Amino acid sequence: MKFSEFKDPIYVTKPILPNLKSFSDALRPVWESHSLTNNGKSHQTFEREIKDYLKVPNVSVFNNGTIALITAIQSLRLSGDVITTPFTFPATTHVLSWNNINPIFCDIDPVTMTLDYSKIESLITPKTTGILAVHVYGIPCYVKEIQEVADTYGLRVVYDAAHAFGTEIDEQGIGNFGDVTMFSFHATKLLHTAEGGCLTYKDASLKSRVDYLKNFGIKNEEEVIMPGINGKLNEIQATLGLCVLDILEEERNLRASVRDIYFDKFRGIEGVTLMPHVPGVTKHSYQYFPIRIDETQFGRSRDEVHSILKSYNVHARKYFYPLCSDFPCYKQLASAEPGNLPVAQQVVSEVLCLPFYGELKDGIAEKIADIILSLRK
Ligand code: T4K
Repeated sequence: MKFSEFKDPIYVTKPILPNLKSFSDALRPVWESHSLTNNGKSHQTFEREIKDYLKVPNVSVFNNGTIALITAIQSLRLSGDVITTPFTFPATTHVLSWNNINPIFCDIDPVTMTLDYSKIESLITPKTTGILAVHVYGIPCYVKEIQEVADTYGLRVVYDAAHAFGTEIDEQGIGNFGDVTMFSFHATKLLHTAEGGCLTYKDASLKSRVDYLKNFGIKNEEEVIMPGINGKLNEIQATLGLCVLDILEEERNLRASVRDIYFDKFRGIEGVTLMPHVPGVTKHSYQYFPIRIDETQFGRSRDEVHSILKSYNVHARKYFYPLCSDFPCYKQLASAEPGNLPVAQQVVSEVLCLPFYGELKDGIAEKIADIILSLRK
């Protein structure tokens, strides 16, 4: 081997953590109050701070992104068919199933890898009630075009922004588009609460419905007004979120440097496609760093690169392989037929998410890129 193996494993991401003393100091009031969950003080402060950070009018925080997305679909009363992307984490499609909705898979755009808005219209039937699109890797969907289709056909739009915390278009927070947007605060996300998530929405009247839904539908001691779920974020995790928010900008700056290192190394390399620059994006989420490897031009397949990197103790990820439309629970659907999803099928065989977090700035990202470049044939 031309390069030495990394002593410690290098994963696709590494959660940032506040120093333990500052976290324990921040927890002191929680301990003293004995108020551990159910819309406590930290929960309320966290919700306010998220609202400011994301530049959105309404936020409800949750115990994870998946429950938040299930609740988003419930809050809009979607039913029947919902048009969605097959190129995403399983949760996106599963939340439709959990709401007894049929996912209708639509192909993706070859450049942004998000839902191809020009193909949505042909999939709309009288059963269609909404569109569930994903800002995959934090790359914004074609929000204007998707909204135009939705408005024409009277459909609701839900965005899965699990990867897009902080993304802005023309300085507007990405959570302002569509009817409801979900963000994930899982440990693997830039802003995290170990597990957690939130919904954002323009319609202030949705706030009380969403907040009832995430608390069993309880209105008061005497009344339960809808079939809710337990989607509440507890005080310990909300406090962690507040501490992570304090150190977030530092990590964003470091990730910007790692991104520059990768861009400098791979720019102009035949067979490697980098994240697209989407016009109008004024702030990035810095969540993932996917590259696409074209086997004919690069001389190695994505799978070969993925497994050779492992031999160096570098654990890049094939997010999001396999396509949701190829899961046994969905592949019998007519829209899941591979011939209907040629771009998604191609992209899913090429993508590789490289390790991407601030600590890689000092020499590590460079070495990972050099290992990959040395594999070219
Ligand atoms: N929609 C989309 C588009 C999503 O990507 C996701 C979640 C959701 C919805 C659902 O949101 P949540 O309900 O999760 O809030 C991870 C995450 O578990 C998942 O949240 C995330 N997407 C997905 C893209 O990545 P895995 O199965 O890849 O996780 P895992 O355990 O293999 O972790 C990846 C690497 O991260 C590890 O190799 C090491 C590192 N890691 C992981 C954890 C959990 C750490 O360093 N520390 C940790 O605590 O799904």
